[in-house]
Amino acid sequence: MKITDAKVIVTCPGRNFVTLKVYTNEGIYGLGDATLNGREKSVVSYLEDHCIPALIGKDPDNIEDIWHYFYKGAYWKRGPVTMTAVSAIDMALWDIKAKKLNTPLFNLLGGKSRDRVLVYAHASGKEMNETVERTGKLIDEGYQAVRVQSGIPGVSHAYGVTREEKRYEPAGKGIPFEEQWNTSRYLQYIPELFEKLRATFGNEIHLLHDVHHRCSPMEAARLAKELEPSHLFWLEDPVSAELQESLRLIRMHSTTPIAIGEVFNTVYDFTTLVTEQLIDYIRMPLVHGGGITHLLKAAAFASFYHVRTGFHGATDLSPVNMAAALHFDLAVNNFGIQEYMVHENVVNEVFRINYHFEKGYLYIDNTPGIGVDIDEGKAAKYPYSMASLPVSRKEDGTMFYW
Ligand code: EZ4
Ligand code: CO
Repeated sequence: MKITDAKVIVTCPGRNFVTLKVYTNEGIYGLGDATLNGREKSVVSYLEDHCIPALIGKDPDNIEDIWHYFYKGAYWKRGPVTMTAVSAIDMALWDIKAKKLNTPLFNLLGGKSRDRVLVYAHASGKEMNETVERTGKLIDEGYQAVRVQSGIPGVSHAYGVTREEKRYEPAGKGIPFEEQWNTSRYLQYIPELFEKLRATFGNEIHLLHDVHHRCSPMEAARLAKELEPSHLFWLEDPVSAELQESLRLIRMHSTTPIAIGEVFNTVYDFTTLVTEQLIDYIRMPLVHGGGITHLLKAAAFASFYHVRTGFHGATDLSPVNMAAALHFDLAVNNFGIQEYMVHENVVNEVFRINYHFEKGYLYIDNTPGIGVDIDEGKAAKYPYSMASLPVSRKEDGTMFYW
């Protein structure tokens, strides 16, 4: 089998998505998600200018070798742009192989370890009462796990709270929107919010929260400790984890489970976090973490330290990634939970999806391959439109982590 061509499809049905389509001489093609939120065109360039010319002519069956060609073979390795491109290639090759063997992808990853995938939804509100009410709505819709973010009194734009009356969407049109931040108000408010959530909804619902990199190690330790009575499923990104050692401090002070890694792109970003058992869930998703080939190894490595997966799954990851993630989630033993932010309906006009939600879980059908297809005619109706993630400043203007 030979790769005869590959192309990159950029489309913006409400938000930008980048999709790699790889063609073979046997008429089978594969799809890979290449979306890196707010950096879409950098990945397009890396794929078009450097990867695709070298990909053409290779045998798509040799996934492991092709992965190493683009990873080990590149002198300038790692980094989110490079690794998103590698991920897209890898995902497309697994799609081709599974289609060629006429079987759903999970069968090539060891088969099913479970029948369904536990997911968590996003609730947010402008203040505590609205946040509690919106959490209740999701529980009524059947969700068994909910990530809860809330506006904070005195903070003009807290992370994760929708600015319009739409579902929360991280990127905004044009250059970055500037949010404001105040850590001390946040630290005061969040334990009260979760106390109220537990008092309202009881102990069975899984509650999650994303700090979004905004605490210092000691602030994070305080928050994790004060949230202990609320028994979170996890506390996400309590600190910005460029410095893996900073997680030791949080662990020293609290039993709240920790999830980290949506901005990581190789296993080398979390070797200390795993071997010292400083985290409980690893969030690095297929689309930014080197695809299925690298995540199989990274998840296996994590499994030896009893760290489970909890893949990033926001709306800026395309349905191609979501479906691939679901195959992976079904297959690996150390699956923990899957983030699930529902795409706007217009996204599902462009992408034909093969998964559905029922009573807290996602189910995927037996379509061969990853099982998602793209309608290129529809995709062309929605041209690329520049968008960026926000930036964040403290009240005195100091640049901060978003
Ligand atoms: O900021 O998807 O857990 N989810 C998140 C998301 C991320 C965006 C980045 O593109 O933190 O809101
Ligand atoms: Co997050």
